[in-house]
Amino acid sequence: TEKMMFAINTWPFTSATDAAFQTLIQGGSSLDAVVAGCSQCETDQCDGTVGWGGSPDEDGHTTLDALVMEGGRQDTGAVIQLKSVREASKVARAVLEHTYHTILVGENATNFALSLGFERKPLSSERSIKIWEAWKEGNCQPNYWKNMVNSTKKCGPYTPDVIHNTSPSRKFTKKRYRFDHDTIGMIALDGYGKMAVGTSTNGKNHKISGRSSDSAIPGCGGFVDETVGGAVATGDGDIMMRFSPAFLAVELMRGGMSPQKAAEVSLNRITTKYPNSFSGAIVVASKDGEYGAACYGMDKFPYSVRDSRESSQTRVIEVEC
Ligand code: SD4
Repeated sequence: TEKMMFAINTWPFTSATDAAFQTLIQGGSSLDAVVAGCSQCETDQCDGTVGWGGSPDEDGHTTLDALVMEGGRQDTGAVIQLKSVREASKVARAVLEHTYHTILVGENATNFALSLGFERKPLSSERSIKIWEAWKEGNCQPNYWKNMVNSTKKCGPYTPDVIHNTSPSRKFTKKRYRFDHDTIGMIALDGYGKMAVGTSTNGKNHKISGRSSDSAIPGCGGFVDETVGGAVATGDGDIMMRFSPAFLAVELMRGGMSPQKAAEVSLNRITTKYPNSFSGAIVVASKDGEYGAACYGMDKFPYSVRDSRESSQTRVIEVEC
């Protein structure tokens, strides 16, 4: 009998699912598959929130975060705040394969990539520059500073508001931010019984320069143990990364929970404490090819599945939040 294989990822990024699944049926490993899938999204600039040319920070720069983890010994490579190199997932894989480290950050991650022959290319696009300029025109609102007062100059510098200590200046409406941040997170099982996860994002619009997403943090954006299964998260990373949701979901499955239940319980750990301001989702898959997802703070969350047990093409499944 043929071995089961699957590729599952956040959002309706089906070109990524297809690229990953193609890799699997050609005999590629699960690690090959998640890198192929996430790289496809980087090339496609999925939703403008993966790859170059999106989510400018306060200074107008686009930076990339990505992670890959393999399910045997949780061998991991990640980059945070990668600048001037577009292939974030491939650089993350290089960290896994060519270093004893787990995460490289910023300009140093760029230098590492360049030393391996990755090309230096701008990460800004006309679109990202427009987003940034419109934001500056709007007096740099919204922004991620809290309990701070702005100088008379636009966009800071900001100084601590020690006298008033007002409520946070973040006034994001759910509507506006609901789909403003669509990381790809992918889980794959290959024909050799091995699993891997990968994530790739350019983070949030208008973030304070230097901000890390959850996506590149092991256990937060993704986690996999192929004796159990894997999980990937998407959404408001500043909140999500406080809860290690991907790690928790895998551990809940280890304890006997179904992927669906594990997704719900893991996300619930966050939403009970952040019922109003949070939006996010998690996709969970077991090594046996059961999968599920949970979401919060949006109407519906679509995710994409390609599974060797089904004759159909890649399917988009929507869960109600
Ligand atoms: C972040 N978690 O930068 C990422 C964005 C994201 O779906 O996932 N969006 O916080």
